[in-house]
Amino acid sequence: MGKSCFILGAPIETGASQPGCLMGPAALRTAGLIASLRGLGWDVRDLGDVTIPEVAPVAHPNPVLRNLAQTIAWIEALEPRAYEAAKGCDLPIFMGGDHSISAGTVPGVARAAAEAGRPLFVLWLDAHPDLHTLDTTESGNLHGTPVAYFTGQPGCEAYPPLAAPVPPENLCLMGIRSVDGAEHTRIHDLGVEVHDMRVIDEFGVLKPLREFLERVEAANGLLHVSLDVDFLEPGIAPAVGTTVPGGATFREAHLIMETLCDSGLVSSLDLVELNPFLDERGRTATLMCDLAASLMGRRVLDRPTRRFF
Ligand code: 4U7
Ligand code: MN
Ligand code: MN
Ligand code: MN
Repeated sequence: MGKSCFILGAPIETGASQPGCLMGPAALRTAGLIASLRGLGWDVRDLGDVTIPEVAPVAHPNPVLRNLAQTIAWIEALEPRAYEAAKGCDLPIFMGGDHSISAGTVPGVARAAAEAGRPLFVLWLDAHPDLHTLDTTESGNLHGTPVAYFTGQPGCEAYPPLAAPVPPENLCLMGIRSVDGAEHTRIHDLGVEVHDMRVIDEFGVLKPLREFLERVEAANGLLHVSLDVDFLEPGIAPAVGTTVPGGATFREAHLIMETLCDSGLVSSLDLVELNPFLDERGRTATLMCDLAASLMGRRVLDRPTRRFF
């Protein structure tokens, strides 16, 4: 039997400004995610979609916050499911839903990693750092807050307490090109590793990625990858509510996934922010599935697995 992969859907759209991410898990299934991974030799189990109960509103001093109660309920529902999935298979895939799913998935896999005595690292592939706290977000859209939360920043106390915060030095942000003032300050204060699009223009994706993977390997770490659709150039990935021009190209994105596959370090994956209502004939859903397939072993040609780092 090949390596095992659990698939878990988190149809959340309450963290985003526009509706539609609710349909993300269905679109990724329709695009053939499961069959494609099985074709690569993975033993795949679809665990279905997580749901939350109806919730009463939660008050907060920041008046712009949208759907705080729902987001807390999603975190409470997802954290234990992510923890169990991380313990139960080699590489769980969490299908969003907007990026607030990662406020549940990352703490869950971080708790499992801590129990296994391994440090968890996070590769955040996104146009945005998602480093707002509940106090600093100006849009009130909570998909902009997961990184601040799971790294344990003050200002996220309304979210559930964390069993295992991810140290900011275990983080790598790539593809960044839209940063708000409070996020900029936090990036500086925390000393987070950020490779913005300018870095990718200058050095390509491989140099910064290999350096980060070397760090993960040297620490005997596990690696969670969180792929936001808006990491990609909007021309190849239109199905997202937060498009920012100047994103990663088709080959840059695949090369990252192929290199991650070769590293053998990836232990969990989020596929997030896909809004099928905004897609064109399923092309973004298909691209996200193909990128997952590259991460899980698809190759243009067979070649010996070479570790360049
Ligand atoms: B995503 C934003 F103002 N920073 O806070 C905000 F630019 O998960 C965007 O990365 C957040 O798509 C984007 O609303 C969250 C904005
Ligand atoms: Mn994001
Ligand atoms: Mn984003
Ligand atoms: Mn700066």
